[in-house]
Amino acid sequence: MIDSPAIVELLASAGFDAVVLDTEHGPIGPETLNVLIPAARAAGIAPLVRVRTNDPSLIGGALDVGAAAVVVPQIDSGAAAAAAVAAARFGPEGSRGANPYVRAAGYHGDAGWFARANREIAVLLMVEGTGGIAALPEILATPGVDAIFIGPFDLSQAMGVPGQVEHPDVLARITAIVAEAGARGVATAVFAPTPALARRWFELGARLVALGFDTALALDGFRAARQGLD
Ligand code: 3PY
Ligand code: MG
Repeated sequence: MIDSPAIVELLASAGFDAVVLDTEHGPIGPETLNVLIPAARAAGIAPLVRVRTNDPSLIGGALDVGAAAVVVPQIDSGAAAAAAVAAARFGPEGSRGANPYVRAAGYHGDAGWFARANREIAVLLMVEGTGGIAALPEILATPGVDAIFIGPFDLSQAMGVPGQVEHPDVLARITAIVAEAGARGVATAVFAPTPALARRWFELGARLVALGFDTALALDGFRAARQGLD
C-alpha cells in the first residue's frame, strides 16, 4: 500500500517471490503503478496489481503497464467473474482493450503478443463478501479464472465478526473455500497477516499467500526499534 518503489525493492531483497501492488486500499494509482511495476520487474519479483474495482479500464490499464496478474476485489457473481476475465484477456477469449505499443508488449508487440499475453497473465478473483460466498460455485465454473483470492478481513466482516480473521467461523469458511476450489481444480490465494496463518493456508492447499501488509510491517519494525531504547 505504501507508494514507494523502495518498498518493492526491500521486499525483493527480503526474498519474496511477488508483491501485491494494492490500488484498492491506500494512495497507489495508475501513475504510481507506472513506477512500481518496473521496480518489481527490475528486482526480479512478480508485480500483481489489485485493482480498485472490477472495471475493465483499470484491469486493462494495469496489464498494459506490465502487471503479471490482476487481483479483482469483491467478485459476487458469475457475471462479475466473467466480466473481470473478459477485461483481462484479448479476443477471442475476452475483450481487453488492444494496443501493441504498451510497456507490457515491449512498446512494439508483434502479432503473436496478444495470444502470449493471454497465456502469461493471471486473473485472480477475490471472494470475500456475502455475494461471493453465495456465488462461489458459479465463480469457480467461470472459464479463465486462474485463482480465487480470499480476503479474510472482508470475509470476517461479511460473517458478522469484522476484523476477527482468526475467528473459528472465519477459519472454517476459508478452509471450506480452499477445499471447494481445489475440488474444482481452481487454485487459491489468501491474504495472511502472520507467518503462522500463512503456513496454515499453505498446508490447506493455497498456492499463493500474500503475507503481511507493508504499513503494519513497517510499524512493527519502527516500534521494535523505539522500544529497544526503553
Ligand atoms: C481482505 O482481507 O479483505 C483484503 O482484501 C486484504 O486487504
Ligand atoms: Mg478485501
